[in-house]
Amino acid sequence: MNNIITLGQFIIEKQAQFPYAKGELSRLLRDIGIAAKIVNREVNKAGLMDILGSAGSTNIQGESQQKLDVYANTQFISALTSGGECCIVASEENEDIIRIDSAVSKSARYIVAIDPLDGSSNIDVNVPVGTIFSIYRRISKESLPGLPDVLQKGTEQVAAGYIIYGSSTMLVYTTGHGVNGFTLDPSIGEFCLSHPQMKIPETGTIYSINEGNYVHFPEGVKQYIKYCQVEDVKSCRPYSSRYIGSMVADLHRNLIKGGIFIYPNTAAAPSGKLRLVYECNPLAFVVEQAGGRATNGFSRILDLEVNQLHQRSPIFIGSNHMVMKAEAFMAGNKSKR
Ligand code: P6P
Repeated sequence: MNNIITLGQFIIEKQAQFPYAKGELSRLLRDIGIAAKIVNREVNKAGLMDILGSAGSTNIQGESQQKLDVYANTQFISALTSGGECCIVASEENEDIIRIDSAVSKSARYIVAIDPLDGSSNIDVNVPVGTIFSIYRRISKESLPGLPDVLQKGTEQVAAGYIIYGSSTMLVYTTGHGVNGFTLDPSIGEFCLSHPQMKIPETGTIYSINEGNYVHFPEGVKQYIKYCQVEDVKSCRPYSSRYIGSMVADLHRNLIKGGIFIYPNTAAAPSGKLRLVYECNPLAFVVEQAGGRATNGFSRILDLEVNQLHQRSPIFIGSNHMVMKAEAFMAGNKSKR
C-alpha cells in the first residue's frame, strides 16, 4: 500500500507529540470523521432517496429545514453523544445547547459547536454543502456544563474545521498547529491526507460576496467592490467575482486559490447573517492557521465577545492583503456603516 496516511493515523501521530494528551480530543475528531462519512453517503445519493426537499420543519433561525439538514444534525449529535468525549453539543439547527447526561459524557472535557449542513438551501441544485465544527475545552469544572462553556471567544478553540461535500468530500481541520486537508477515498471508506500544511496565498484575484445586496452594503464595502472591478494590470485587477452561496465552498476555494469572502451587515441583516459561534469563529481559526485573516471589517473575529448562542457577525475572511485592503475602505468610511 503506498504511503496513504488516513485521518485516524494522522490524529494518532499528532497526539504522540503531546505526551500529556489522553486521547480524548483524538477520539472526538475521529467521531466527527465517522459522522461525516455517514452524512456524505446520504448527501451523495440525496437525489435518489426521498431525502431531498424540505422536511416541513423550520430551525431556530426560522429557515425551512431540508431533510438532509435534519439527517445531518441527527447524525452528528448521535456520533458525539455516543462517543462520550464531549459534555455539550451546540448545534446551529437547535435553539438550545444539548447537555449530554450519560455517565461518561457528564465528566467529558470538551464542548462541540456544529453547523451540521451549511448551505443546505443548495442541496436540491447539487451545489456543494458543508459541515462546520468547533471544539472548546469545558470551563465549568465543578458545576454542570452549560451556556458559559459554549459562549467562549474564538481564541479559546482547541480545534476547528469543516467538511465540504463537493466534487470530492474533504475534511479540513486545525488544532492550532497548521491546517491539514483529507480527501475521502470511497473505495476504502477513509479520509486520506491529501493537502498537508495548507497555506492560503497572501493575496488573490477572487472576491466573493452576494452583490445582489449591493444597495444595502456599508459604503466601505461598496468602495472595495468598485476597487476590485477597476482595471489595474499591476495589481491583476479587475478581480474575478465568484459566489457559490455556500460559505464552506466559497471559503475552501479561497483557501486553495487565494481570495476574499465578505458577508457584511445589510439592511436585512444589521449584524450580518453568518453566526459567530457556528460559522465565523471556526472558519476564522482555520484561515488564520493557514496564514490568512478574518475580521468583522474592524476587529479580529476570534477576539469578539460571544454573548449569545446564535449571535451573528459581519465577516471579511481570506488572503491577508485582500482583507486588509477591504478593512482600509471600511476604516475610511467608518461613519457610513
Ligand atoms: P445569501 C447559507 O445559507 C449561508 O449560511 C452560507 O453558507 C452562505 O455563504 C450564505 O448563507 C449565503 O447567504 O444571503 O447570499 O444567500
